[in-house]
Amino acid sequence: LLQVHSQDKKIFNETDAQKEERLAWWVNDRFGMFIHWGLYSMPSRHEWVKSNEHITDSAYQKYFDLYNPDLYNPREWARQAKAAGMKYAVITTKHHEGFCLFDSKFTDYKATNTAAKRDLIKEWVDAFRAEGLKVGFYYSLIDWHHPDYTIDRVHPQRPNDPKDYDKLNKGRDMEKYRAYLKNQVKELMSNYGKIDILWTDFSFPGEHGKDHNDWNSLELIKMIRKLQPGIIINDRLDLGEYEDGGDFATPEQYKVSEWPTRNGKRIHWETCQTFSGSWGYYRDETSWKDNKQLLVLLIESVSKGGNLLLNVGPTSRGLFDARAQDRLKGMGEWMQVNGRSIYGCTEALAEFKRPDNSLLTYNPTTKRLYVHLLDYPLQRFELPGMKGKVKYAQLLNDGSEVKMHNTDKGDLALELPVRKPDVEIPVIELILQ
Ligand code: FHN
Repeated sequence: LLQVHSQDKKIFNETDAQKEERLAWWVNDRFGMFIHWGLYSMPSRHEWVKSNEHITDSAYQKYFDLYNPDLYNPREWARQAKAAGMKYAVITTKHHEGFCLFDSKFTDYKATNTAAKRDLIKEWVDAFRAEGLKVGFYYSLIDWHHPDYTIDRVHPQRPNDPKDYDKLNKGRDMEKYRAYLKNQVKELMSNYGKIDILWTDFSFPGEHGKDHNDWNSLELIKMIRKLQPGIIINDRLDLGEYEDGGDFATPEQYKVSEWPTRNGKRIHWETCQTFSGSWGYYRDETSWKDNKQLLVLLIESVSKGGNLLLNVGPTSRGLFDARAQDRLKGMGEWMQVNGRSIYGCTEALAEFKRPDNSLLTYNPTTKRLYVHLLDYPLQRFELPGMKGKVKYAQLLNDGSEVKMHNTDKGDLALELPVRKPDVEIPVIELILQ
Protein backbone atom coordinates (compact mmCIF):
# COMPACT_ATOMS: atom_id res chain seq x y z
CA LEU A 1 0.00 0.00 0.00
CA LEU A 2 1.49 3.39 -0.94
CA GLN A 3 2.51 5.14 2.29
CA VAL A 4 1.06 8.61 1.83
CA HIS A 5 2.76 11.12 4.05
CA SER A 6 0.42 13.82 5.24
CA GLN A 7 1.38 16.99 3.42
CA ASP A 8 2.32 19.11 6.36
CA LYS A 9 -0.19 21.89 6.66
CA LYS A 10 1.28 25.28 7.41
CA ILE A 11 -0.29 28.21 9.24
CA PHE A 12 2.13 30.86 8.05
CA ASN A 13 3.83 31.47 4.72
CA GLU A 14 7.28 31.67 6.30
CA THR A 15 9.99 29.83 4.32
CA ASP A 16 12.38 27.41 6.02
CA ALA A 17 15.19 29.93 5.48
CA GLN A 18 13.16 32.71 7.13
CA LYS A 19 12.39 30.42 10.08
CA GLU A 20 16.08 29.51 10.49
CA GLU A 21 16.93 33.20 10.44
CA ARG A 22 14.31 33.90 13.11
CA LEU A 23 15.65 31.08 15.31
CA ALA A 24 19.37 31.70 14.60
CA TRP A 25 20.15 33.52 17.88
CA TRP A 26 18.33 30.85 19.94
CA VAL A 27 20.11 27.96 18.18
CA ASN A 28 23.43 29.70 18.70
CA ASP A 29 22.88 30.58 22.38
CA ARG A 30 21.96 27.04 23.48
CA PHE A 31 21.66 27.73 27.22
CA GLY A 32 18.86 29.55 29.06
CA MET A 33 17.35 30.01 32.51
CA PHE A 34 13.83 28.86 33.33
CA ILE A 35 12.21 30.55 36.35
CA HIS A 36 9.16 29.11 38.13
CA TRP A 37 7.89 31.62 40.66
CA GLY A 38 4.43 32.05 42.17
CA LEU A 39 2.32 31.68 45.30
CA TYR A 40 3.38 28.01 45.39
CA SER A 41 6.84 29.24 46.47
CA MET A 42 5.27 29.87 49.91
CA PRO A 43 4.10 26.34 50.79
CA SER A 44 7.38 25.44 49.00
CA ARG A 45 6.29 21.86 48.37
CA HIS A 46 6.31 21.88 44.50
CA GLU A 47 4.42 24.12 42.08
CA TRP A 48 1.66 21.50 41.86
CA VAL A 49 1.04 21.65 45.62
CA LYS A 50 -2.54 22.96 45.16
CA SER A 51 -3.42 19.96 42.99
CA ASN A 52 -1.27 17.41 44.82
CA GLU A 53 -2.85 18.29 48.18
CA HIS A 54 -6.36 19.10 46.85
CA ILE A 55 -6.11 22.57 48.42
CA THR A 56 -9.33 24.61 48.06
CA ASP A 57 -9.28 28.21 46.83
CA SER A 58 -10.16 29.45 50.33
CA ALA A 59 -7.38 27.43 51.94
CA TYR A 60 -4.92 28.69 49.28
CA GLN A 61 -6.02 32.32 49.76
CA LYS A 62 -3.65 32.82 52.70
CA TYR A 63 -0.70 32.63 50.32
CA PHE A 64 -2.15 35.48 48.25
CA ASP A 65 -2.93 37.51 51.38
CA LEU A 66 0.58 37.09 52.78
CA TYR A 67 2.63 37.09 49.58
CA ASN A 68 5.37 39.72 49.86
CA PRO A 69 8.55 39.27 47.77
CA ASP A 70 10.34 42.01 49.71
CA LEU A 71 13.81 40.85 48.68
CA TYR A 72 12.97 40.63 44.94
CA ASN A 73 15.73 42.19 42.85
CA PRO A 74 15.50 40.86 39.28
CA ARG A 75 18.74 42.58 38.31
CA GLU A 76 20.54 40.27 40.76
CA TRP A 77 18.77 37.30 39.17
CA ALA A 78 19.88 38.50 35.73
CA ARG A 79 23.46 38.92 36.90
CA GLN A 80 23.51 35.35 38.21
CA ALA A 81 21.98 34.01 34.99
CA LYS A 82 24.54 35.86 32.89
CA ALA A 83 27.43 34.74 35.10
CA ALA A 84 26.22 31.14 34.71
CA GLY A 85 26.65 31.51 30.95
CA MET A 86 22.93 31.68 30.20
CA LYS A 87 21.97 33.82 27.19
CA TYR A 88 18.18 33.89 27.53
CA ALA A 89 15.58 33.40 30.24
CA VAL A 90 11.93 32.36 30.45
CA ILE A 91 9.79 33.26 33.49
CA THR A 92 6.33 32.05 34.56
CA THR A 93 4.00 34.99 34.05
CA LYS A 94 1.22 32.72 35.33
CA HIS A 95 1.45 29.06 36.32
CA HIS A 96 -1.40 26.56 36.73
CA GLU A 97 -2.44 28.13 40.07
CA GLY A 98 -3.69 31.11 38.05
CA PHE A 99 -1.78 33.79 39.98
CA CYS A 100 -0.43 36.47 37.64
CA LEU A 101 2.97 38.02 38.24
CA PHE A 102 2.02 40.73 35.74
CA ASP A 103 -0.50 43.57 36.01
CA SER A 104 -3.36 42.09 34.02
CA LYS A 105 -6.55 44.10 33.52
CA PHE A 106 -8.53 40.86 33.40
CA THR A 107 -8.05 39.56 36.92
CA ASP A 108 -7.62 40.68 40.53
CA TYR A 109 -5.50 37.56 41.20
CA LYS A 110 -2.22 39.29 40.52
CA ALA A 111 0.95 40.51 42.17
CA THR A 112 -0.05 44.18 41.94
CA ASN A 113 -2.93 43.38 44.33
CA THR A 114 -0.64 41.82 46.93
CA ALA A 115 1.78 43.47 49.36
CA ALA A 116 4.23 43.47 46.43
CA LYS A 117 2.15 46.16 44.69
CA ARG A 118 4.50 45.75 41.71
CA ASP A 119 4.33 44.41 38.18
CA LEU A 120 6.98 41.77 38.80
CA ILE A 121 7.20 40.92 35.11
CA LYS A 122 7.84 44.49 33.98
CA GLU A 123 10.77 44.75 36.40
CA TRP A 124 12.02 41.32 35.33
CA VAL A 125 11.99 42.14 31.62
CA ASP A 126 13.80 45.44 32.19
CA ALA A 127 16.46 43.78 34.37
CA PHE A 128 17.22 40.84 32.08
CA ARG A 129 17.33 43.03 28.99
CA ALA A 130 19.69 45.39 30.83
CA GLU A 131 22.05 42.45 31.40
CA GLY A 132 21.87 41.56 27.71
CA LEU A 133 19.75 38.42 27.96
CA LYS A 134 16.87 37.61 25.62
CA VAL A 135 13.52 37.46 27.44
CA GLY A 136 10.78 34.84 27.27
CA PHE A 137 7.39 34.39 28.89
CA TYR A 138 6.00 31.11 30.16
CA TYR A 139 2.18 31.24 30.21
CA SER A 140 0.10 28.41 31.66
CA LEU A 141 -2.87 27.42 29.48
CA ILE A 142 -4.14 25.55 32.54
CA ASP A 143 -5.76 27.70 35.24
CA TRP A 144 -6.93 26.22 38.54
CA HIS A 145 -8.22 29.57 39.83
CA HIS A 146 -10.41 30.74 36.95
CA PRO A 147 -14.12 30.03 37.59
CA ASP A 148 -14.75 28.97 33.98
CA TYR A 149 -11.81 26.59 33.60
CA THR A 150 -12.94 22.95 33.44
CA ILE A 151 -12.44 20.82 36.52
CA ASP A 152 -10.46 17.85 35.19
CA ARG A 153 -8.52 14.90 36.62
CA VAL A 154 -5.66 17.11 37.86
CA HIS A 155 -7.69 20.11 39.05
CA PRO A 156 -7.39 20.81 42.82
CA GLN A 157 -11.19 20.59 43.09
CA ARG A 158 -11.46 17.27 41.24
CA PRO A 159 -14.10 14.98 42.79
CA ASN A 160 -13.36 11.58 44.24
CA ASP A 161 -16.34 10.16 42.37
CA PRO A 162 -15.99 10.54 38.54
CA LYS A 163 -19.77 10.83 38.33
CA ASP A 164 -19.55 14.26 39.98
CA TYR A 165 -17.56 16.00 37.22
CA ASP A 166 -20.66 17.09 35.28
CA LYS A 167 -22.27 18.56 38.39
CA LEU A 168 -19.07 20.41 39.33
CA ASN A 169 -18.57 21.75 35.81
CA LYS A 170 -22.15 22.96 35.46
CA GLY A 171 -22.01 26.67 34.69
CA ARG A 172 -18.30 26.67 33.88
CA ASP A 173 -17.92 28.17 30.40
CA MET A 174 -14.67 27.41 28.56
CA GLU A 175 -15.65 29.96 25.90
CA LYS A 176 -15.27 32.64 28.57
CA TYR A 177 -11.98 31.08 29.65
CA ARG A 178 -10.70 31.11 26.07
CA ALA A 179 -11.49 34.84 25.90
CA TYR A 180 -9.64 35.41 29.19
CA LEU A 181 -6.65 33.43 27.96
CA LYS A 182 -6.54 35.35 24.67
CA ASN A 183 -6.83 38.71 26.44
CA GLN A 184 -3.97 37.89 28.80
CA VAL A 185 -1.71 36.60 26.04
CA LYS A 186 -2.49 39.81 24.15
CA GLU A 187 -1.44 41.85 27.21
CA LEU A 188 1.82 39.92 27.48
CA MET A 189 2.54 40.34 23.78
CA SER A 190 1.65 44.05 23.79
CA ASN A 191 2.69 45.67 27.07
CA TYR A 192 6.30 44.62 27.64
CA GLY A 193 8.14 45.49 24.44
CA LYS A 194 9.86 42.92 22.24
CA ILE A 195 9.43 39.43 23.67
CA ASP A 196 11.80 36.81 22.28
CA ILE A 197 10.16 33.54 23.37
CA LEU A 198 6.63 32.41 24.30
CA TRP A 199 6.56 29.17 26.28
CA THR A 200 2.94 27.97 26.61
CA ASP A 201 2.17 25.00 28.90
CA PHE A 202 0.50 22.45 28.38
CA SER A 203 -1.92 20.37 26.38
CA PHE A 204 -2.60 16.75 27.20
CA PRO A 205 -4.34 14.51 24.69
CA GLY A 206 -7.89 13.47 25.50
CA GLU A 207 -8.33 16.17 28.11
CA HIS A 208 -7.00 19.57 27.15
CA GLY A 209 -5.82 20.79 23.78
CA LYS A 210 -7.12 20.43 20.27
CA ASP A 211 -9.59 17.68 21.23
CA HIS A 212 -11.92 20.34 22.62
CA ASN A 213 -10.14 23.33 21.06
CA ASP A 214 -9.56 24.43 24.63
CA TRP A 215 -7.10 27.19 23.84
CA ASN A 216 -8.40 28.32 20.43
CA SER A 217 -4.75 27.73 19.53
CA LEU A 218 -4.91 28.52 15.83
CA GLU A 219 -6.41 31.98 16.39
CA LEU A 220 -4.07 32.50 19.34
CA ILE A 221 -0.84 31.75 17.45
CA LYS A 222 -1.89 34.02 14.57
CA MET A 223 -2.47 36.85 17.06
CA ILE A 224 0.86 36.17 18.78
CA ARG A 225 2.82 36.34 15.55
CA LYS A 226 1.02 39.47 14.48
CA LEU A 227 1.96 41.23 17.73
CA GLN A 228 5.47 39.77 17.95
CA PRO A 229 6.62 38.80 14.42
CA GLY A 230 10.06 37.57 15.48
CA ILE A 231 8.98 35.59 18.53
CA ILE A 232 9.92 31.91 19.00
CA ILE A 233 7.05 29.71 20.23
CA ASN A 234 7.28 26.23 21.81
CA ASP A 235 5.19 23.22 20.78
CA ARG A 236 2.59 23.05 23.55
CA LEU A 237 -0.39 24.79 21.92
CA ASP A 238 -1.30 21.38 20.49
CA LEU A 239 -0.96 22.51 16.89
CA GLY A 240 1.09 19.47 15.94
CA GLU A 241 -0.93 18.90 12.78
CA TYR A 242 0.73 22.03 11.40
CA GLU A 243 4.41 22.01 10.47
CA ASP A 244 4.74 25.50 11.95
CA GLY A 245 2.43 25.04 14.94
CA GLY A 246 5.46 25.35 17.23
CA ASP A 247 9.12 26.21 16.63
CA PHE A 248 10.73 23.64 18.88
CA ALA A 249 10.06 20.38 20.72
CA THR A 250 10.17 20.46 24.53
CA PRO A 251 11.34 17.16 26.05
CA GLU A 252 11.73 17.57 29.78
CA GLN A 253 13.18 16.12 32.95
CA TYR A 254 14.81 13.11 31.34
CA LYS A 255 17.82 12.35 29.13
CA VAL A 256 17.09 13.08 25.50
CA SER A 257 18.22 9.88 23.78
CA GLU A 258 18.46 11.34 20.28
CA TRP A 259 17.58 14.35 18.15
CA PRO A 260 13.76 14.55 18.03
CA THR A 261 12.23 14.23 14.58
CA ARG A 262 8.87 14.97 12.97
CA ASN A 263 7.81 12.99 9.89
CA GLY A 264 11.37 11.71 9.70
CA LYS A 265 12.83 15.25 9.68
CA ARG A 266 14.93 16.56 12.56
CA ILE A 267 13.33 19.45 14.43
CA HIS A 268 14.66 22.10 16.76
CA TRP A 269 14.41 21.16 20.41
CA GLU A 270 15.14 22.38 23.90
CA THR A 271 15.06 20.22 26.98
CA CYS A 272 13.97 21.88 30.21
CA GLN A 273 15.38 20.50 33.43
CA THR A 274 15.33 21.25 37.13
CA PHE A 275 18.08 21.27 39.72
CA SER A 276 16.03 19.11 42.06
CA GLY A 277 12.96 17.57 40.43
CA SER A 278 10.67 20.43 41.47
CA TRP A 279 10.15 23.45 39.22
CA GLY A 280 8.89 25.67 42.02
CA TYR A 281 10.94 26.32 45.18
CA TYR A 282 10.81 23.15 47.28
CA ARG A 283 12.55 23.71 50.60
CA ASP A 284 12.83 20.07 51.69
CA GLU A 285 13.64 18.54 48.29
CA THR A 286 16.84 16.53 48.60
CA SER A 287 17.48 15.12 45.13
CA TRP A 288 19.59 17.99 43.82
CA LYS A 289 21.73 17.19 40.78
CA ASP A 290 25.43 17.96 41.32
CA ASN A 291 27.45 20.29 39.10
CA LYS A 292 28.86 17.49 36.94
CA GLN A 293 25.40 16.08 36.25
CA LEU A 294 24.13 19.53 35.29
CA LEU A 295 27.09 20.14 32.98
CA VAL A 296 26.55 16.76 31.31
CA LEU A 297 22.89 17.74 30.75
CA LEU A 298 24.05 20.87 28.95
CA ILE A 299 26.87 19.25 26.94
CA GLU A 300 24.77 16.23 26.00
CA SER A 301 21.91 18.45 24.81
CA VAL A 302 24.23 20.42 22.53
CA SER A 303 25.95 17.22 21.35
CA LYS A 304 22.52 16.15 20.07
CA GLY A 305 21.71 19.49 18.47
CA GLY A 306 19.53 20.90 21.25
CA ASN A 307 19.24 23.62 23.87
CA LEU A 308 19.03 23.42 27.66
CA LEU A 309 16.59 25.54 29.67
CA LEU A 310 17.73 25.06 33.27
CA ASN A 311 15.21 25.96 35.96
CA VAL A 312 15.49 27.99 39.15
CA GLY A 313 12.62 28.17 41.64
CA PRO A 314 13.09 31.39 43.64
CA THR A 315 11.90 31.67 47.26
CA SER A 316 8.68 33.56 48.02
CA ARG A 317 10.78 36.50 49.25
CA GLY A 318 12.43 36.75 45.83
CA LEU A 319 15.85 35.13 46.23
CA PHE A 320 17.62 32.24 44.54
CA ASP A 321 18.35 29.99 47.51
CA ALA A 322 21.91 28.97 48.40
CA ARG A 323 21.68 25.61 46.63
CA ALA A 324 20.56 27.23 43.38
CA GLN A 325 23.24 29.90 43.66
CA ASP A 326 25.85 27.17 44.18
CA ARG A 327 24.74 25.26 41.04
CA LEU A 328 24.63 28.44 38.94
CA LYS A 329 28.12 29.35 40.15
CA GLY A 330 29.40 25.91 39.19
CA MET A 331 27.90 26.23 35.70
CA GLY A 332 29.40 29.68 35.33
CA GLU A 333 32.92 28.66 36.34
CA TRP A 334 32.89 25.94 33.68
CA MET A 335 31.22 28.07 31.01
CA GLN A 336 33.64 30.94 31.55
CA VAL A 337 36.50 28.92 29.98
CA ASN A 338 34.58 26.26 28.04
CA GLY A 339 31.63 28.21 26.62
CA ARG A 340 33.22 27.96 23.16
CA SER A 341 32.28 24.26 23.12
CA ILE A 342 28.60 25.18 23.67
CA TYR A 343 27.73 28.46 21.92
CA GLY A 344 27.27 28.05 18.18
CA CYS A 345 27.87 24.31 18.50
CA THR A 346 25.83 21.30 17.57
CA GLU A 347 26.12 17.55 16.92
CA ALA A 348 29.51 16.43 15.61
CA LEU A 349 29.74 15.30 11.99
CA ALA A 350 29.18 11.58 11.51
CA GLU A 351 32.83 11.10 10.52
CA PHE A 352 33.92 11.91 14.07
CA LYS A 353 33.50 8.80 16.16
CA ARG A 354 32.73 9.51 19.83
CA PRO A 355 35.25 7.75 22.13
CA ASP A 356 33.86 6.13 25.29
CA ASN A 357 33.36 8.43 28.29
CA SER A 358 33.30 11.52 26.14
CA LEU A 359 30.83 13.85 24.44
CA LEU A 360 31.52 15.69 21.20
CA THR A 361 30.24 19.05 20.04
CA TYR A 362 31.10 20.80 16.80
CA ASN A 363 31.06 24.38 15.62
CA PRO A 364 30.24 24.27 11.89
CA THR A 365 31.26 27.91 11.45
CA THR A 366 34.74 27.72 12.98
CA LYS A 367 35.03 24.04 12.05
CA ARG A 368 36.32 23.17 15.50
CA LEU A 369 35.55 19.91 17.27
CA TYR A 370 35.25 19.71 21.04
CA VAL A 371 35.95 16.58 23.08
CA HIS A 372 34.41 16.65 26.57
CA LEU A 373 36.20 14.17 28.86
CA LEU A 374 33.64 12.79 31.30
CA ASP A 375 36.16 10.53 33.07
CA TYR A 376 39.64 11.96 32.87
CA PRO A 377 41.94 9.35 31.23
CA LEU A 378 45.52 8.64 32.25
CA GLN A 379 47.83 10.48 29.81
CA ARG A 380 46.61 9.06 26.49
CA PHE A 381 43.33 9.50 24.70
CA GLU A 382 42.69 8.17 21.21
CA LEU A 383 40.28 9.59 18.63
CA PRO A 384 39.32 6.79 16.24
CA GLY A 385 39.79 7.49 12.55
CA MET A 386 41.07 11.01 13.14
CA LYS A 387 44.58 10.43 11.75
CA GLY A 388 45.72 13.51 9.84
CA LYS A 389 42.45 15.41 10.40
CA VAL A 390 43.58 17.73 13.19
CA LYS A 391 46.18 20.46 12.88
CA TYR A 392 46.21 21.60 16.51
CA ALA A 393 44.75 20.57 19.85
CA GLN A 394 44.46 22.47 23.09
CA LEU A 395 42.82 22.27 26.49
CA LEU A 396 40.11 24.93 26.51
CA ASN A 397 40.38 25.75 30.21
CA ASP A 398 43.90 27.19 29.94
CA GLY A 399 44.63 27.21 26.20
CA SER A 400 47.56 24.84 26.71
CA GLU A 401 48.66 22.73 23.76
CA VAL A 402 47.85 19.04 23.71
CA LYS A 403 50.50 17.14 21.82
CA MET A 404 49.25 14.47 19.46
CA HIS A 405 50.47 11.87 17.02
CA ASN A 406 48.89 9.63 14.44
CA THR A 407 48.78 5.91 15.15
CA ASP A 408 49.34 3.19 12.58
CA LYS A 409 45.71 2.17 13.13
CA GLY A 410 44.62 5.46 11.58
CA ASP A 411 43.69 7.06 14.86
CA LEU A 412 44.89 10.22 16.56
CA ALA A 413 46.53 9.83 19.97
CA LEU A 414 46.36 12.82 22.32
CA GLU A 415 48.97 13.14 25.07
CA LEU A 416 47.22 14.55 28.12
CA PRO A 417 48.75 15.95 31.32
CA VAL A 418 48.68 13.40 34.13
CA ARG A 419 47.07 15.90 36.48
CA LYS A 420 43.43 16.51 35.62
CA PRO A 421 42.87 20.15 34.55
CA ASP A 422 41.13 22.32 37.14
CA VAL A 423 37.68 22.05 35.63
CA GLU A 424 34.78 19.71 36.35
CA ILE A 425 34.76 18.40 32.78
CA PRO A 426 37.95 19.04 30.75
CA VAL A 427 37.45 19.99 27.10
CA ILE A 428 39.92 19.55 24.24
CA GLU A 429 39.47 21.87 21.30
CA LEU A 430 40.54 20.34 17.98
CA ILE A 431 41.32 22.69 15.13
CA LEU A 432 40.67 20.61 12.05
CA GLN A 433 42.75 20.49 8.90
O1 FHN B 1 2.90 21.06 34.89
C1 FHN B 1 3.99 21.80 34.37
C2 FHN B 1 5.11 21.83 35.36
O2 FHN B 1 4.67 22.41 36.57
C3 FHN B 1 6.26 22.65 34.77
O3 FHN B 1 5.83 23.98 34.52
C4 FHN B 1 6.70 21.98 33.47
C5 FHN B 1 7.83 22.76 32.83
O4 FHN B 1 8.06 22.24 31.56
N1 FHN B 1 5.57 21.95 32.55
C6 FHN B 1 4.42 21.22 33.02
C7 FHN B 1 4.71 19.73 33.09
O5 FHN B 1 5.15 19.34 31.80
